[in-house]
Amino acid sequence: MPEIENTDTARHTDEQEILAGLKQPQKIISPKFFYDEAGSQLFDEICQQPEYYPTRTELDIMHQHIDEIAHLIGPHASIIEFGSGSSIKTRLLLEKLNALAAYVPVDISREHLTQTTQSLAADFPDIEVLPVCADFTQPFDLPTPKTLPIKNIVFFPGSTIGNFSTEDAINLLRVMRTEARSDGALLIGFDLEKPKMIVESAYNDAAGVTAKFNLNLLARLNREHSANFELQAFAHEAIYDDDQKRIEMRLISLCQQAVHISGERIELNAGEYIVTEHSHKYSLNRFKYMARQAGFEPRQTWSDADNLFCVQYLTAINN
Ligand code: AVJ
Repeated sequence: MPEIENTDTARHTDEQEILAGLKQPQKIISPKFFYDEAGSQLFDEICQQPEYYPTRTELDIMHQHIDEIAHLIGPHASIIEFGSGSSIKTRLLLEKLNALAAYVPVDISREHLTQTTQSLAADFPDIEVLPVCADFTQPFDLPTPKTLPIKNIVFFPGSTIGNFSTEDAINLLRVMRTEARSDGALLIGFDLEKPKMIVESAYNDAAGVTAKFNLNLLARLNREHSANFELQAFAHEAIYDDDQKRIEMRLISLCQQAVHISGERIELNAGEYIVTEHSHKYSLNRFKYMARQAGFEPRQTWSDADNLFCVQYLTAINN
């Protein structure tokens, strides 16, 4: 695995990206910066909140249909997970799939990969685990397993696709199509359109865990990028945009203030906010449109009784 994480270069690149976002007329910080150790832990806590339906609903759907999923995938497949799968969903797949050729977690964080690889290799001694340290928004080379896979299955659970704009989501689906090759498939989880009330509660849980998660981003910038954000001077907000069908998470400045980050000064007016995340909710039609643009055709769609969340199996289109 190439050295990417924790180098001074990586830190510098992150800082440049964060600064560039804070200098835009609409200040923005990418949600990928949420996930330091504290942030990952807070996210796990979000998933336990009664209002946050996605994680538990997706897992229920997968449990309920795992035999059909295993049948569609078939034997001797290679599973390529975008993001290193520390989740119960990954374990469920690895347990139920027949004669897996390999499991390939792809993640930019070397630390996450190492953890995943060690714990999965220990629990699944018969599965070859081949970690790839890469930014999965760009095409990357796949390792060659000892057993030749019959097909490549890209696995992208968690509705992480929803963090991307439509254009970026299609580009990411294209990378997945490349890795799936001509006879491969995609198993993906995405969140469905639903009434504003339900979505907004999910991102404004009563226990305030999502607020902590959002504010941890600023704490992280203070810790790792010598910024001096006053956490008490910001508030969490999450609003559902019914036209764009997406949650927008914000950190609102509660007063006029100036912040320093990597030697630069950023000013915020009272009420001005930093956008920290978009989480898109899709209709089946809109998702099909994006998938087709990227060369995938939906083959099977599973949902829960309340149509909150969707797990879909799509195969590569060749033309
Ligand atoms: C991990 C991107 C799927 O969009 O619901 C949860 C992240 N943010 N609560 C989502 C998140 C606030 C989550 N994803």
